[in-house]
Amino acid sequence: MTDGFRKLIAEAENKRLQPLWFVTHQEGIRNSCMKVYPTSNIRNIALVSHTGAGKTTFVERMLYATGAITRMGSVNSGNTVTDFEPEELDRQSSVSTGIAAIEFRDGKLNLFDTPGYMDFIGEVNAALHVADSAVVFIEGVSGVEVGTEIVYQEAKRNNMPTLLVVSKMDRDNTRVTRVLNSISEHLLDERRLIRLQIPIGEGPTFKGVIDLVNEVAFMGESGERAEIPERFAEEVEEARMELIEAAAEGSDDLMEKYFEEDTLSADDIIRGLQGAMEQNLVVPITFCAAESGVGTDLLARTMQRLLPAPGTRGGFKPYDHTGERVEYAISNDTPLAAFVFKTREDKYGKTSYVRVFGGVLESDSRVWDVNLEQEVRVGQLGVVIGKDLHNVPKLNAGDIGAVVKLGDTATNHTLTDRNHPLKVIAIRQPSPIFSYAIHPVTQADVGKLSEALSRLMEEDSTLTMRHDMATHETILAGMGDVHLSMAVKKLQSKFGVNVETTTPKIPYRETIMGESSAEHTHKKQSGGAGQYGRVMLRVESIDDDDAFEFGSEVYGGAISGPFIVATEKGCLQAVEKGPIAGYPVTGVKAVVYDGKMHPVDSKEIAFQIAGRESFRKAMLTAKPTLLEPLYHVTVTVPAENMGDIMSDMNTRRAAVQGMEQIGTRAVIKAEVPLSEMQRYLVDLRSMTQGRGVYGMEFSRYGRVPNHMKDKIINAAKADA
Ligand SMILES: Nc1nc2c(ncn2[C@@H]2O[C@H](COP(=O)(O)OP(=O)(O)OP(=O)(O)O)[C@@H](O)[C@H]2O)c(=O)[nH]1
Ligand SMILES: [Mg+2]
Repeated sequence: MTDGFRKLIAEAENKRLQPLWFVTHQEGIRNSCMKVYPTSNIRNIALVSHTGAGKTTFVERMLYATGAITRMGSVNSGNTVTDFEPEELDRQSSVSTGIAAIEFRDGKLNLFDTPGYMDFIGEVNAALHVADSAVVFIEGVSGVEVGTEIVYQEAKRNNMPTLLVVSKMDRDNTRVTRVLNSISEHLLDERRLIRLQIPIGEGPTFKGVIDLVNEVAFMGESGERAEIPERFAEEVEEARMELIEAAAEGSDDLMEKYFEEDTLSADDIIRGLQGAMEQNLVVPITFCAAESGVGTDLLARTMQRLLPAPGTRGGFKPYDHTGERVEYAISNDTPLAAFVFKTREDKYGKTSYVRVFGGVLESDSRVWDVNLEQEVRVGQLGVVIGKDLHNVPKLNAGDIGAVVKLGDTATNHTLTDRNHPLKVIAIRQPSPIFSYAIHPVTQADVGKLSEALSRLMEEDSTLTMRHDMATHETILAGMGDVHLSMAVKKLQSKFGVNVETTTPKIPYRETIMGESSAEHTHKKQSGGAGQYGRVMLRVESIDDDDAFEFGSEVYGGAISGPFIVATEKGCLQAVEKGPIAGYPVTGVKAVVYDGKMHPVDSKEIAFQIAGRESFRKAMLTAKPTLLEPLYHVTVTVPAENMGDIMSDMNTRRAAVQGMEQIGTRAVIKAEVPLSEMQRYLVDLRSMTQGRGVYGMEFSRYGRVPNHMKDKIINAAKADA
């Protein structure tokens, strides 16, 4: 390499500006090829937390400590490996999961650096879907926050062995006792929280960590081994006892051994903890400060030694070709099942991120996309470090990697063997809780919008788009205002599509509470071909959920068959745009019972019009009313906010269906009109200082109270 070239690389490295090909197609630069690791030496670990707990910094520290990068970046300077999206640099916080394959000792840690901000929970769900364990970061000063609880419970729901890390231990005002109290208070469930380490110092005096398993201290940035300081002897003794007891619970033979020998060896402690973590009995606690590097080496060792390799957990069951869930071992010898958990588009093309569950995924091979039922070509496989891919010839069972330009394959697809097709279950994502109506600015924007939106949705499965038939608006929905504003910004920056956003109109519906009849005669018989049709029709209320029914009680041929069909067509026009405020009609049955034809002038169009008008007239006299969408809402807040939330719910016309206190959290369930929920995200955050979260799902349509009807009708008329 020439000096000039070296300088160029160094500059690019510092700025991390190199495009994909710079690393993947230039031999000899950094470790542009990476070793292939056997399944047993791989750990897939989702790093999760409330926002700002130090996950991205930890990954950066590990890359630096293992020599993958020569200078440690920082989130605030916008030059870390795993925060590289423009939005992440803007916010100085992760918005998508960055992946880093870290070669550590004789193995590889595939770390998923997830975003902690709740709008991006979809990224966390995807990481938990494909990782084998979770490490929950808890900030040394703030302790457990609402985001911590959510991801902690989410990991449990995924049955994941979980490790806690008290992070940013070097920060001023860090108090270990306070953090541990907040952990035992807020993360209280049937799992036993157990100290695996003891920190030496706290805040600016944080200097090292005592490993209770091996009874040794790891000091400073380098993690140099040292004797345990004398003053910790008693505390170590006591904590070690607790740890050994917890480990013994992991298996019967260890319990026996413990009773006989009154202690356990380091290997036995690890084995016991692994068993206990797998059964969700124990969650160990560790400590580190990634920025200064104290405790990080020990944490990485702990991850490698204690957390499970792919396939050691068992119980993974994909679907086979008949749709049955089948037992399946995660091993190179089982049929291929490689799952796409993330898709990202940049100017170099589409990158699909895969987790190989079983089998071996080879570079330059052909595989079967079971979701598309199509063969797809896999080109050069890469191991992921931030936005770079490092070539590998293959990915063994359990490994994580990526491939560029994978045809039509999308997130949630499984790449498999055509002769042994397997399908991995899709990532479970919550329903959207926040929406914008979007309006393209120019005609050119109209043309490009739907393609751009579908590309955005390919990358982000918590983003949804639909056209609302009732309000004629295009609705973009997602997990929060930040999430949606970011999507709108991306429309502009990535696809050049400009849109304006408004609060969506409520998709009201119209219905009747009574029964009524009306008739209408459509007559045009002055000059030229005439039109004549007379319809007598009754409307009745049916179950609100049923859209519209039509029947005929015409006897003796007063209206012939084809004109009855035309009458129904007319009614359907009126159903689309109801007579009260122009919203779709639901829960109405129309029965045509009489009418009149003209031997010459009766035409289909005449009966359509007569049908439409008689339907409208009948509806207006059958106690018409408006319906509004109601949503099931589940709000989770700190218990001390419960009173405020309940009285706020009352102002939102909510029907509260239940309250429950779980630990220090209150969970409130209610059915609430959508019109009262449109700003809830913002209001809830301000009522709870950002500590409250909620989910919502469509429940049903309910009657709009009388006193609100006129306002809605007038607004609709003004709009029209
Ligand atoms: N004092 C101190 N500050 C730290 C440490 N680790 C991270 N920070 C700072 O804490 C802030 C948040 O760190 P991040 O690494 O971005 O945290 P994160 O968990 O990735 O945050 P999200 O991506 O928002 O979920 C940054 O300003 C870091 O510089 C640490 O060990 N000590
Ligand atoms: Mg981050």
